[in-house]
Amino acid sequence: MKFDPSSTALVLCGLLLAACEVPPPEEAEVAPSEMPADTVAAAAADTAAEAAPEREPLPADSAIIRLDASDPNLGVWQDRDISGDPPREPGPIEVGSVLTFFGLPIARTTEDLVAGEVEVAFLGAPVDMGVGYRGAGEGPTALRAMRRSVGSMETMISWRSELTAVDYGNAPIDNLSVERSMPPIRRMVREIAETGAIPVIIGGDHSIEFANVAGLADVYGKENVGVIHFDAHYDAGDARHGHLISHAQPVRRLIDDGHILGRNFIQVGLRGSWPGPEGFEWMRANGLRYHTMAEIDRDGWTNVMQEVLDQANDGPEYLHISFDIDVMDPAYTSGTGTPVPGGLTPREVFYIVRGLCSENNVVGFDLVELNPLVDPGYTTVLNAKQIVDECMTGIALRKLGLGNRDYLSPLTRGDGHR
Ligand SMILES: [Mn+2]
Repeated sequence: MKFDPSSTALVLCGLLLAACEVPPPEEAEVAPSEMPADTVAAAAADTAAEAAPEREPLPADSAIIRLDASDPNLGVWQDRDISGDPPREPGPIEVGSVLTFFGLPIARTTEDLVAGEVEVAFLGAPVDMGVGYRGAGEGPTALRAMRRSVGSMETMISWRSELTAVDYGNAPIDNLSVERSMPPIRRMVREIAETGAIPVIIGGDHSIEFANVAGLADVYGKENVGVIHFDAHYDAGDARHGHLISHAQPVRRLIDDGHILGRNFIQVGLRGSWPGPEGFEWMRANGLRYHTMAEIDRDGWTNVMQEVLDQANDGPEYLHISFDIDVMDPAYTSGTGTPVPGGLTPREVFYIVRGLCSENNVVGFDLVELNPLVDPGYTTVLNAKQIVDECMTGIALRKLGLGNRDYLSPLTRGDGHR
């Protein structure tokens, strides 16, 4: 480990790698006032100044994984190498029977997205270092291998006909480091969003929510994006064993780093033994809205769901949905790393996801924690595919001017003769 004490920015970026772009060595001599505004340190200082509750500073030696920020190999995971691609006109590329998400054409560059006027770009983020139980990294491959049919008789909408969508490939993650995998995912989400397309990120474990939402905030502005977080877990854990990011921590990082406001964060489906009182107190102190399974059991899913749909409309202009497959009951989603009994059913989640995506300006969606290695019978991947499909149907409904949580095709309703 070599740290130059005169290079504050470099040291901070080294300590807090997951949240900031590391400058190349020749640009490392940056005065603190010229540091990127979105470093953890800067954001934490802003947050503290603006009202958020006091947080104990992290012990320098025990709470942070140190990396050598001057290591020239650090950026090797940040770029996809397309130098071997043959010369061609930019635009989506049809690939026939090669497996892609929903059989979509592929795109390799932002020029492809722009030339094709792409509206939705699927991105695989095969990270599974952020969960103790490996296998979620196979999620994108499993989803690409699913049958390609889209839409359903509820709406009679085939979103693939209504939306221009592509498979943008996988982010170049470092499968030895969850920290090092955040910047390339964030950068690819950002570059998709910069073209105006909606990134749909298929995980991967839930650590990627940090990169996804931070990437959207880079484009739409800090605190301008709201998040609906479907999950059995609140995923706002504090630093653990020296790690600031894992599948249990993205929410705290997003709020502590100032990417989103707590009140624009809505949790749905929490249950089980985690968190304890301090986790709920943290959520209350930061203004998060949450709906536990206990509340759903008491008030009924229909009532809570309508409240969530209304709360989503009462927020910032832009919405991201982060869907952890473990919000559903393990009866339907055994293929996940941290299942918790007593969750939602497919019937419950399909309706709300379609409704949210049809009524809101959804600028991002992620589906995480699908682990096909422990998914006998393909139950989990089948439900995961349907959840993504319902959101795409919702986005298509909105584009067609039919955005409404209760929209059904006239042909589908039992009163179809009237
Ligand atoms: Mn989660």
